[in-house]
Amino acid sequence: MKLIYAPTSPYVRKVMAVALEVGLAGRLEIEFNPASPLQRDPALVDFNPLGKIPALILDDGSVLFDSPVICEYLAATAGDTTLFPASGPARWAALTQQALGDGLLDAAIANRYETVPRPVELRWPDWTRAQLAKIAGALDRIEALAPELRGDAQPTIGSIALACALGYLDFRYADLGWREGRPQAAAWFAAFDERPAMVATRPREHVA
Ligand SMILES: N[C@@H](CCC(=O)N[C@@H](CS)C(=O)NCC(=O)O)C(=O)O
Repeated sequence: MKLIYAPTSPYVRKVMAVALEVGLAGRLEIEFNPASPLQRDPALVDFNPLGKIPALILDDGSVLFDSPVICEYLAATAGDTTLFPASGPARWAALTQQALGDGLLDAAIANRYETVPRPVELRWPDWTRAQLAKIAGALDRIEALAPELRGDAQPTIGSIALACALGYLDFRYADLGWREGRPQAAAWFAAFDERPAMVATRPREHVA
């Protein structure tokens, strides 16, 4: 299997962390692609017409995207039954937590695209304010969920997604101070982030 990847992408990190948790990381060949939101790269869009990473190319040539699909595929392939609980309230809780983490990231990345590649004269402060408000709302929800997360005996796709989202804020939004006023989330993240799968996937700039 080949994963189209960048070490800066928090969605890729989620996939890599799941692969490590379920013991499939060694089966992943990785191919770097920066996935520019502006330049369509045939090497990527031939596989994912949306031009986004991660994309997973299976050995039979079929392609899976996006990160929730790839994560569930890896867990199912490994026969893991804990990251994606099979049914009942535990399943819906884990999937909703994943949506919360991914949604926080969607806002963080939308705002990064607004502030980093976009020419200064074209930037729209209301857009940034709106994305930062989504991030703050998601963080407050994570703070409320933290006691439940601490009580989970096993990681799920939900806790992995939330931890990857918080790790991305540390990487790209260090000035945000997301821990302020959110001691429970900060304490949960400090412990979860020491899992070997999280340590091995810390975000970093790509070095050619
Ligand atoms: N919902 C997607 C989001 C993936 C995504 O937005 N990835 C970013 C990199 S962090 C990307 O490929 N951006 C390029 C673009 O938006 O065109 C997933 O979970 O995989």
